[in-house]
This record gives sequence, C-alpha cells and structure tokens, in this order.
Amino acid sequence: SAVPDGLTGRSKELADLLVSLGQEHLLDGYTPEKGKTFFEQIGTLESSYPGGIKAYIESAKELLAASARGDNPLEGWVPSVPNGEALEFGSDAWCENEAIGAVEAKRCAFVLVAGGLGERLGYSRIKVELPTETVTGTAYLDYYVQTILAIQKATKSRPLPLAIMVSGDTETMTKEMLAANNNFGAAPGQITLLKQEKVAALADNDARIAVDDDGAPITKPHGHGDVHVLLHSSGLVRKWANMGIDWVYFFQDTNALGFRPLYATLGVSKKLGLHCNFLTVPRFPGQAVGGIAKLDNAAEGKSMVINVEYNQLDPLLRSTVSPSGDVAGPDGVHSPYPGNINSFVLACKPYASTLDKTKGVMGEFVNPKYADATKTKFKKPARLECMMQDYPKVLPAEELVGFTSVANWIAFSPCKNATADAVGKTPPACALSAEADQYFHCAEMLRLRGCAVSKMTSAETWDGITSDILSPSIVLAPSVAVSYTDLKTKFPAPDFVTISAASTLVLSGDVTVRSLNLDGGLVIKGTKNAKITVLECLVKNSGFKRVEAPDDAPESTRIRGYETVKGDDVPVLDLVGPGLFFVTTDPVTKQLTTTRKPDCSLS
Ligand code: UPG
Repeated sequence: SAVPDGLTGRSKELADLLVSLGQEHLLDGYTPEKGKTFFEQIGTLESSYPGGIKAYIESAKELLAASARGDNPLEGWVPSVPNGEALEFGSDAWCENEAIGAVEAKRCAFVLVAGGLGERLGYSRIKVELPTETVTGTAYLDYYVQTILAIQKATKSRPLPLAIMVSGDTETMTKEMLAANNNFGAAPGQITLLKQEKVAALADNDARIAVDDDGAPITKPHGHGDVHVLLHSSGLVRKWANMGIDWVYFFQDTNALGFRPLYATLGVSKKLGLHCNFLTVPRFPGQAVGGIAKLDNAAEGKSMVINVEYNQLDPLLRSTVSPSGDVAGPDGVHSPYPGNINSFVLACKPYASTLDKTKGVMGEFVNPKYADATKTKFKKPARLECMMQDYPKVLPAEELVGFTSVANWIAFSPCKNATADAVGKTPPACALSAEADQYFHCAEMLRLRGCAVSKMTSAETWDGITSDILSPSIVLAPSVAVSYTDLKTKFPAPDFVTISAASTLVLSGDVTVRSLNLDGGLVIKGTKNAKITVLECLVKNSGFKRVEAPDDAPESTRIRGYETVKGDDVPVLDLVGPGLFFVTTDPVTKQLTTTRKPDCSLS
C-alpha cells in the first residue's frame, strides 16, 4: 500500500482516504518531519468542503470531462432581456421606494466578500484598506462600517450585523486593520469574520491534486460563492432570521457608491416580495461585468433570471440569439443586458430556509488553460470555482428573483484594475476613476438637489488616466446622509449653495448646509452629537491641490500617481458635541466663526 508505515489516528484515516481517491501520489514524498503540516493541510481540504475531498474530486472529474469535451455549460438555455424595476435617481418613484426601504433598513444585515487579493489591481495588500479618495483618505472598510453605523442611527435600530468573508490571503491584514481602528466604531460582536479555505488545485483531467516542490498540495481560492456555505455552517443567517433580520445585503470590496441605492433597492424588494433582488447598472459591451439575463430552457420547461458571467455572455449570445455577440443594444452604447455589480439583497428568512436545504452549496465551474489541442495537459493547475451571484440557480421557480436598475454614477465604480491596464478601458475601474466618480457622485446629487455646483472646464491626467470630474472634490460622509431623501433635508435651501469647480468640500456628521458660497476648501467634521448648521458662509481660499506622488509615497498612493494636499489657509472644523453649532462668516471680520449653544433636545 502507498500508505506510509507508522501512521495512526486521523493521519492514517486521511492517508487511506487519499489512496481510495486515486491521490496516492500525494504520499510519495511523505516524511514524518513533514507529516504534521501535511496532514493538517489535507485535514483542512477535507473539512472545509461540503462532502470532503471525495465530493470535490468527483465534482472535479465531471467538470473537467465536460470542459475537455467542449460542452457548453449553458446548452439549451436561450437568453432574453429581462424586465426589472428601473429607478431614476431622485424621481418620485425613487423617493417612494426609499421611504419603504428606510423602514426596512432597520432589519438589514450586511455581507462583504473580501477574500480576493485583486490580482488585476496589482496591489500587494488587502483592497479594503485602500483609500476611497485622497482628500480624507477614508479606507473602503472604514467607509462601509461608517455607512452601517449611519443607517443604524438614522433608523434608530440596534447594531446591524456585518459579516466579512476573508481568506488565508486577507484574514490577518483584515483583522489587524479592524483591531487597529477599534472596529471603526462598530459594537462588540457586530462584525463577524468568516474565513473561506482554499481548494485543491488539479494537475490533470483525472483530478489528481497538484503538488509543489516540497510535496505539499497546491491550493487556490474557490471563489466568492463560498460565502453561502460559510453563512450556513456558521449558523449566522439562521441567527439573523431568528433575531428579526429581514434582509441581507451582499456587496464587494471596492465599491463605495454601492450603498446609495440601498434604501430604494430594499423598497423594491419589499414592494415586489423579491427573494433575490440584484442591483444593476447599464453595462458596456465587453465590460468585465456580468449581464443579468432571463434564460429559458424550452426542453426542460424552465426559466430563470440570472447573472451570465462576462466571459460567458458573448459565446452564449453568439450561439443563440445574436450572431454578433456581446454588442450594444438599441441605445448604441450599452449592452441590452443589465450589468451585475454583485450587490444584491436576499430576503433573510427564505434565504435561511434555502440554506437549510442546500447547505449553501453553489454550482461550480472549472476553467483549465490547456497546454495543447489534446486537452489532456494544463498550462498550470486548475481548480473548481463558484460565484455568489449564482444563488438564484438553487431556487425553485416560484421564488421571485428580480433586479433594480439605476444609473452607473449612482451605484458603481470599483477599483479593480492597475492604472497601466486601465488606460483605454471604458470605464477604467482604477483608483483614479473610482475616486473621481465618488466626487462626481456627491457633486451631481447636489446639482440634482438644485445647488449651483460648477464643473471642471479642463481635464486632468495622472499616469495616463484622464478625468474631467476630479473637481469639485466633494466628500459627504455616510453620517451626513445615506439616502437621497435624507440628503435633501441636509441641504434644505439649495438656492443658497454655490460651489466653484476648484473647490473641495468635506462634510461628516450631522451637518445641515443652509447657505454656503465656497471657492476653495472647507472641512467640517461633527462627532458625539454635534448638530451643525452652516449658515451664511462665504469661504474663499487656496483649497486643495493634487500633486505628483513622491517616490517614497505609500503603495496605495503610488498606484494612482498623485496625492492630495490641503492648503494652509483651508479651515478644518472639528466640532465635538453635544451641542448645536452654527458656522458662519462674520460680516465684519470676514472670518469663519463657530458659535455653540447647548442642545436642549438632548436633556
Ligand atoms: N472574492 C472572495 N473570494 C474569492 C474571490 C473573490 O471573497 O475567492 C471577493 C473579492 O474580494 C471581491 C469579490 O469577491 O470583493 C469579487 O471579486 P472580483 O475579482 O472583483 O470579481 P470579478 O471577476 O470582477 O466579477 C464580480 C462578479 C461579476 C460582476 C463584477 C462586478 O463575478 O458578475 O459583474 O464582480 O464588479
């Protein structure tokens, strides 16, 4: 037998298992010195995958055979453009849905998938520590927690749970970041980390597990679909359902805009009784964003609304309804298929029941890169993968799956591509474009509100990426407003708000802007129940400037090419409550003054 002598207990069991599965080559280089680590690795592979290594190998053999045959995984399915709820930002329909969602939001839990390292971005650390923009430097993870805390405050709810899926690649850095920042103000126990384990990489069509030079099994990430297994095996979704949570909002690691449509999306879920509601944006042909499609299978009499991943959309369209493939639709610009941004809302109780039945297991796929036409050898080891947005595939036909479509500028601008690769891409989806889109997002909301917010007259280029929306650089922290309805109350008299194109405005906390004329920079931050009113403010100064990043700048700065520097004359007001604060320009001295009064509503 290939089982080394002298093994006992769990090690012996695992060795026997490997032999029974045709994986005895893993035991070839076995030495007692390597034994403990080796069997720990095998043990993790066995315990972390539903059904263990046996189930993984069986699934792999089937998928590898289908791939070698060239089977089309979507054979028999014909796509068409589905109907969804299209919402125009700020419209009556938008605000009606926000009103419904504002009630629902107090029973919402959040799931961030952050197990990926982001190979396309070429950043060596975790993506959630990247700054969302360079005026405040707020990291993505900080921004997400701030948003959840702001929703909690606005809806007067108890701590809303956040689960973060991490992996061996991201766990330590994510934990360190949370610990160093006191969980960004989240309550003890509010944030739960779930760790996804990697799966075995496979060397050939017989699904023999690949080994490295030391004889250890090579492992690779299994994809974001693992989140459902973990939410089941941890008991978290069941616990949430039992504590009265009605909705679970899933989102990805680098999209700070994704929460703006949350209330409206929850409103749609509630109104239409959706088990699953995808948030979508218009998709560009060829964009690395999946398309939501209605798929019909006449032979099986089945139909579903589902994401077709970006690498599958073109071949599917070509082989069915559109010989020209993934091209623009009627508007001549966008794909007719709504773009999946992997932000979606599941109804918590039906989700918990589904997990009880499926254990969270998602369909898998394999994408081997073959060395030659015989399709017997791989260029590098392949592994099975799964995707979180495939969830509706496990639902029975009567469960309602729909989508809410909104404009790109409201909901989606991730940081995924290295700057050099982003040059020429539409959209670039790099650090600069994500930052610029966030400033634009805030500026445009204020314009829609009726404020006079000027636009840049000429573009800026950094490391080959050109943008004409980097200024004015407006940052409205989640604590100012999550929904558009809330934002309107914070700018009650838009006729009296003017912001020049060269300006930078940062607001954070409970700030109401009644009248402001800004040409330069202004930073107002309120904490601890400071209620701030900006009234008759006339601010003119040198503002903020973007300058070339120095060579010794941190990696997160170098990947965008510039840094943002505050002018010495820019006022920064850090107002700590409790109290009512009035920020005004003194008519005589022309200086910015702050007066403070006690907040009687608190006593
Ligand atoms: N992730 C994990 N574990 C993994 C792999 C990824 O947690 O094993 C996370 C990752 O950190 C990120 C998210 O999953 O938060 C998505 O990963 P990413 O590489 O950014 O996904 P993409 O290939 O860009 O595609 C996803 C969806 C696609 C959608 C697109 C929108 O699969 O349908 O259009 O995101 O940005």
